[in-house]
Amino acid sequence: MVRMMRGKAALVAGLGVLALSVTGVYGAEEGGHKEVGKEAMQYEGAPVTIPPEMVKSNLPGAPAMTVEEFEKAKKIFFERCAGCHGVLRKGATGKPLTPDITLQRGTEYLKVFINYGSPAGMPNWGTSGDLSADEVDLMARYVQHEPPTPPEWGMEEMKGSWKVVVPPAQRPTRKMNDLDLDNLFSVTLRDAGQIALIDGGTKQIASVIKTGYAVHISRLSASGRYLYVIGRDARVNLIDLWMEHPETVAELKVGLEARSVETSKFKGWEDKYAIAGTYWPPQFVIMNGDTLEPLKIVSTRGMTVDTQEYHPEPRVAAIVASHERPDFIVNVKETGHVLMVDYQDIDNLRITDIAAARFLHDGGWDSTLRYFLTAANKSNKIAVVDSRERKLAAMVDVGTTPHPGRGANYIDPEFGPVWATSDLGDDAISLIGTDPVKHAEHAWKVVRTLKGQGGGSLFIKANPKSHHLYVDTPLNPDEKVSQSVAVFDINQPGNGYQVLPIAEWAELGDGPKRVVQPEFNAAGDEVWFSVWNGKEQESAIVIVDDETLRLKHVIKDERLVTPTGKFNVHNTVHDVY
Ligand code: DHE
Repeated sequence: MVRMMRGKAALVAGLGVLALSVTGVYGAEEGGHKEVGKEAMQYEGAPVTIPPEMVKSNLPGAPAMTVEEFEKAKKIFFERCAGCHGVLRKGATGKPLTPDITLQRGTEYLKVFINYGSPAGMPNWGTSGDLSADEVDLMARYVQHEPPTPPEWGMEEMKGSWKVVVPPAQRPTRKMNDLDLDNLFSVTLRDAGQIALIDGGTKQIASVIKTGYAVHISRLSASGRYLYVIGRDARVNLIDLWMEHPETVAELKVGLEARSVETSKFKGWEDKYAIAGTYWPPQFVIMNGDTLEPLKIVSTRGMTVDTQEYHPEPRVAAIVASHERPDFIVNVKETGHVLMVDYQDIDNLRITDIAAARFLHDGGWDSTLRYFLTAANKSNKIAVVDSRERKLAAMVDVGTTPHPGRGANYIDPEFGPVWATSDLGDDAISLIGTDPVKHAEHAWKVVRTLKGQGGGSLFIKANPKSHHLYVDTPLNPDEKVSQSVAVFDINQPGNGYQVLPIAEWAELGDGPKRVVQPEFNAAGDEVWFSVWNGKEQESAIVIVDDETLRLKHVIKDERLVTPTGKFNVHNTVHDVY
């Protein structure tokens, strides 16, 4: 009997893990364990600790990581770091983080960097509380491993994600609501993955619509009827503003990570096509304007403009639609090429490839809508593209890491029409002459440099009806500066700037309260600012009277979670800035 029990006990011990897991899966206690007995189970069936599966690496010195840790770090990297460093970590706005570099730095050095950030623009992920101490350690180890390559996303995947919620034939044939569409604002609610449609007149939220993850920008069709919204997860939402209650009528996932979307604006092609550019995979796709059906995917992988080396991840940054020709103008970030994509014949696509400089980011039109001025931020230059001639008109040296958004157009009292950019890396605002006909001597030169509040500027705004230039500084490390904006009188450029304490006017509680992205209303007499607070904190939109520079209104609403970009329909359709 004793001998028998021993044999059975040994067998049960050997099968302990299996028995437990079978129980878990199938709920088989009755039959399976009855004979073993409760005591024997407690003794012999004690859980066995299986060592976690480790990441296998061929890199000598790569720190140990479990597969589970690696997966967690991969997700954090994708959500927080890839935007600046690139999925393959070859560097762009942020430094390259490939193992040949990171292994030399080592875990402790990297931890300090991730924890405290750097004056060059790396956020202080640890001390800001965005990452815990364990997560900082995790990320320091993760970046010493080879970056995993995410999957591709071709036509099959796109078609698989494509949804037409309301087919064009079932949509209204005229506007069915009483919204003043011309003065409607689409507001990015970044961390909610939503946009708010806000009536510019009443300042009321007309609706909140679910969109992609960490939603980024909105653009409009040439008629102003359709709103296109893109999330960082590369989901495009097409919203019909004519519906009684504007809603998503079609949806498409164009890749795994994206930032830009635009629509065809050339005469005769209004509302016909849309285009979206992706960070991963590095490509752009042309879609049907009213259904988002993907029609043509074009890879942007290729050679860098200067050293002419192959780059596996040239991401698509800003895209604008030409008013001069049936072209989309596509900024390819890492290789420094501006592609002018003629959409007249999608099957025989003609692309004019303009050599600009690295790394192309954002930009906008001059006031005549002929010249596209775009920042090559690592080269501290603005590339000027002549959309009529389809060629580079000039490369202009500006301050450190220019970041214009779409820039600002106005008439300088001395130099005539200018387009302006502010910088991430210094306090300069560079004014570039844009009139090669009547002010040829100033064209494509920095004619004036204004001194702003400081670096960390992202967006700058002017309007043909206003005599003010607004400059934000949301990424400046000094709270006083990041929570206010500078306003220049364009007729008195020597007089410096006035500071508007926008965040203070919002009267919010704690939080970073970064003041970001000025946007005018359709009439050009109000400027809207987002006071961008933490996800769990109260945010607001502050509206300033442009003439008096006094506070006009504050929009507060529990649905306004992390508002950032604001896109006025009139200004976005007509490229007014
Ligand atoms: Fe943006 C525009 C990329 C972080 C708010 N942003 C753009 C464009 C690009 C871009 C390529 C131009 C699109 C176009 O015109 O077609 N942005 C990136 C990044 O790669 C970056 C640096 C890091 C990331 O991981 O995404 C980044 N952007 C931000 C923010 O943190 C901002 C301030 C807040 C937010 O909502 O995420 C932000 N980006 C904006 C806004 C615009 C924009 C508001 C449109 C400005 C406009 O006036 O059109």
